[in-house]
Amino acid sequence: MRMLRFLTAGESHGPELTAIVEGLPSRLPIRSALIDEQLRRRQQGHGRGGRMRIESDRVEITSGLRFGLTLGTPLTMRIRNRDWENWKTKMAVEGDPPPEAKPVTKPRPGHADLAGVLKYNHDDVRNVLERSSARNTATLVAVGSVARQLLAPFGIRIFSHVVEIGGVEAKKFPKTLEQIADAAELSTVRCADPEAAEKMVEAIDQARREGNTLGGVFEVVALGVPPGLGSYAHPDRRLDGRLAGALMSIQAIKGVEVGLGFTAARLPGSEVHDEIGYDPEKGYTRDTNHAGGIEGGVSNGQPVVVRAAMKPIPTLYKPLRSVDIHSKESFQASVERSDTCAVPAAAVVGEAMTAWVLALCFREKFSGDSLEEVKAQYRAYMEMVSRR
Ligand code: EPS
Repeated sequence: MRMLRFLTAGESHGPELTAIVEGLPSRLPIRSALIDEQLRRRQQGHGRGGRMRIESDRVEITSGLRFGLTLGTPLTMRIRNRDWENWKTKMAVEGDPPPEAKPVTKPRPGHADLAGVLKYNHDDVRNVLERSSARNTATLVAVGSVARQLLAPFGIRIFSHVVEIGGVEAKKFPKTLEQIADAAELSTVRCADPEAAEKMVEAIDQARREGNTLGGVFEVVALGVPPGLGSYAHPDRRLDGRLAGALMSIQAIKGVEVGLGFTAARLPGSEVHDEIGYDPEKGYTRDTNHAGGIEGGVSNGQPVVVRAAMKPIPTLYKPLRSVDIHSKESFQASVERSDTCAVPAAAVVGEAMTAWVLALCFREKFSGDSLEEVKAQYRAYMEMVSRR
């Protein structure tokens, strides 16, 4: 059984979103204010639509915590949907559908709408879109924030930055990873290259005017990851495979790269692999990090670097052609209120999923029941590594 696991639930316009995290050690400090801070970051970004003006996500922890410390029992988090006030009748949990709950019948190309209707035998696309909505990423960010709070006492820090939106690429980056993190945090599109950021904003505004949407690419970096997370011993234990799976589980993510990623496929080995050095003070050293901190499915002590590609959001204000699921007549797809670009928000969700997978692998390696036990295991291991 997995050492650490989570479940989420909730419809986009239902009363609330819920997440349960199980497998945390006891006596770990968890602060809801830190979760709220991550939820706030996810709501930012140029290109978001009207819904973000309604929501102001806050977490309520309802189990697993006493006086700010985990009990070692399941941690439950609730995030209320403020928009529920406007949807109470159309999304009622019980009773007959009221006349105003008109079924959505024109599936949007690129959305889960049609596949979901076929799979679950629904007559109303709303029964699909409510759960497939990226609204659920709020719970992923809450879960990821708990993972970050587990990793923080061990010096592991995770940040992200957007490297491409709508074909506009970031090219000039600040020198250090810390500076990239700070610059991204100040940018409305989470991009550390101010010149590219300006062009990204223009591209988003242009797309909005045209009733279109834009995708892009973001990078997530984890600093302070110890060597030895994940394993080559079995395919399902590989850190890179698990990161790719977790990132691909975020709505609209269509591709993941680790380190050089696809670029490595186009270069000879001599230009790809990171040469190994040794410094009596620092231990093993590398001048490059093309591997993105993972070799053989195992973290190697370098920063973990992953990138994810997000497709454009399927809800277009100038809709594409679709077919009514009842009449089978050709129509334009339904227009649901939506965002023009959510790549900056997806980057924050990417951080959360990266934090989660690292926490999962961390718990497999350091499995103690209390934080003190985990710390003792971590110290003993790091001491052993430093002697090698
Ligand atoms: C989404 C559609 C929009 C987005 C939503 C994701 O919601 P609504 O249909 O209520 O306007 O705002 O994202 C969020 C609510 C969120 O919290 O990120 C979709 O169809 O995926």
